Amino acid sequence: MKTFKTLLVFNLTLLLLLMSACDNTGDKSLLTEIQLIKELTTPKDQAVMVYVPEGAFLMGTSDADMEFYGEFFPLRSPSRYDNERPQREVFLDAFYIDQLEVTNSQYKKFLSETGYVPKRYLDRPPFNVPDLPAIVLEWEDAVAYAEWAGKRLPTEAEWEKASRGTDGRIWPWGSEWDGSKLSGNDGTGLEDGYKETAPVGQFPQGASPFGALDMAGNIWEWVADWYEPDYYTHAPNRNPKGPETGDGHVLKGGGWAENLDFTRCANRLGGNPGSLLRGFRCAMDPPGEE
Ligand SMILES: [Ca+2]
Ligand SMILES: [Ca+2]
Repeated sequence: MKTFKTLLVFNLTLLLLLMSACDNTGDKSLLTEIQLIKELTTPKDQAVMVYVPEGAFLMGTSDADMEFYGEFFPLRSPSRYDNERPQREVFLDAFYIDQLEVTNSQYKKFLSETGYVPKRYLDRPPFNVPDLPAIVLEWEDAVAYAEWAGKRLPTEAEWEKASRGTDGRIWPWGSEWDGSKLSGNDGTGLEDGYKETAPVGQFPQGASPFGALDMAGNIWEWVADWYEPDYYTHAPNRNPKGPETGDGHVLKGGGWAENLDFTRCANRLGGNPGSLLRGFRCAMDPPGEE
């Protein structure tokens, strides 16, 4: 049913685009627009995925960003951002990424269909409500779900492009902080309405340029890459996949319990931080491609 609805919305949008194309839009820009809104639903987990077209984007933290951070986060040492530097222009092939974080209802469907025994899945109140993001503390337990769903974890570069688009913005919605656009930590839970995790997809006003939600906040997200603090100083600029090994795997996006510095798209954390709650979303190559 959800697939049908998605297709219907897609076809309607396509129709509107075709109608407007009759006025003055050339074929080429029409194609680009269609690619930007393309989405699909994967059958196993009924997850909507948004399309991120191939091309370059700005990854990491620039000198100008550092000046902004100095004013915005005056108590932070500049060296705290070393692992996000230098900023690079990175080219990625096209991919799909889940619009939302994987939920408990999806994760439990995976468990019941496969009999998989997760190492550390936090199946307890208040975090195990069906529409809340699944809290998956071990990277391997996220990978196992992705394989079941016919998908994979996004690379760190894919995750960051999906969250901030191509222009190097600081948060998914832009470069100005706005606590009403994410499930974040304002100390009280009053501004965003949730004291802990929020049901996925509650903040469409904080959508990324490609339509992914909750990329900032709600729950930290595992990506495929191993973590190495100085990886950006020698990483390839085309489809980087992370170092061969490292200190745990990279976590992105911050969560409901963290401050606004950690919810920046460029922020990266490794080292398997023991107490930190985390989940994930999946990515996929475009169907029919390798
Ligand atoms: Ca909150
Ligand atoms: Ca998130």
